[in-house]
Amino acid sequence: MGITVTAFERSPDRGLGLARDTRVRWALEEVGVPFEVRHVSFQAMKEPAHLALHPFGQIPTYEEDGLAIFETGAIVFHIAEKYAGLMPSEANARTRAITWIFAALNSVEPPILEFANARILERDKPWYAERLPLVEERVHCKLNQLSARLGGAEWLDGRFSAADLMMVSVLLRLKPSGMLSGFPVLAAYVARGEARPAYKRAFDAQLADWQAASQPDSAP
Ligand code: GTB
Repeated sequence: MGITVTAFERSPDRGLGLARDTRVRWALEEVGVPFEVRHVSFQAMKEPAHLALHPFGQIPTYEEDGLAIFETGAIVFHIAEKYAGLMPSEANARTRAITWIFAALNSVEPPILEFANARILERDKPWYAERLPLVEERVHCKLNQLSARLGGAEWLDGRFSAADLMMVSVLLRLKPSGMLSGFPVLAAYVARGEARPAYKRAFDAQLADWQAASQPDSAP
């Protein structure tokens, strides 16, 4: 039995690749393992069959040979552990890569999500204009620190690894805001990630899915 990943039937980002199935597709493209994508509607995500795979009724999920997991951190880590290409073999380098995966998800992604959600969900609130600079400042702080650490390096710790895949994926969420242009080191880092053939394949596939789902005769 092969690998199956779930993704939005019709992603709200209109094919920008911002939904989290993109990072899982990217990881699988990097290691060169074939997989299938099962598309789920927002309604189906909240029904028992999907809740059995994902307790919070979200995408992506990952199924492989009797294993069913959720959370992109766990999924990408599993892929990097099982297949060659995304994790350094030297013990300390491996632990540092895992550290950066956690850093991407626990330190960098939360303020970025807060910022993205504020821009999408809070625009009409009377306190939006007052709150946004505070939220923005928290993102700037993390980006300045990350930028200082990356400096002139190509990747976070030597060769490209699952750590970079996760960090670039997290930073990509800032694209619609244009904020990355104020951080040239990070903008170049993200561009290097996007230029990887595996990322392009993952991006193009999710875009093709969105375009297919948006054809007039596929409307519900
Ligand atoms: N921590 C989990 C993980 O990393 O796997 C978070 C999973 C998650 O947030 N899934 C989202 C989801 O299923 C999709 S990725 N949401 C539906 C729901 O909760 O009902 C988040 C996302 C959604 C949409 C856009 N967009 O349109 O720009 C970007 C990112």
